[in-house]
Amino acid sequence: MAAHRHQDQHQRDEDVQTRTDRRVRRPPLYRVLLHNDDYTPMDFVVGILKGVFRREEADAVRIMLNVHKRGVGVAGVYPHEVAETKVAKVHTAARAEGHPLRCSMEEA
Ligand code: TYC
Repeated sequence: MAAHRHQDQHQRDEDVQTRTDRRVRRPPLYRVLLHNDDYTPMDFVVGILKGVFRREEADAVRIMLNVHKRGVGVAGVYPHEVAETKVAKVHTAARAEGHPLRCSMEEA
């Protein structure tokens, strides 16, 4: 009886969903990476960063040069399906122009 009243008066932990829980729930994010190579023109990579990743010119140049120097760099961070679409767009555009540019994704 005392135990039953206890259950009525207090929700069990798994039934409690705070406002904070709802507000902070977000999809898992993925970094979309551009990889350096010796053949893809710098202007083409800048065009990809502007056209596919919606980067401003100065930002696109900075990211491209970073990839050129370090070998890999982050073009953007997106939910899974958006990231997959960006990767496919990069490869389709690059192959259409005969460039070997590679793009990949990893969980952020
Ligand atoms: N390394 C290339 C060049 O010298 C430029 C380049 C930058 C290629 C970034 C790919 O993801 C890349 N033409």
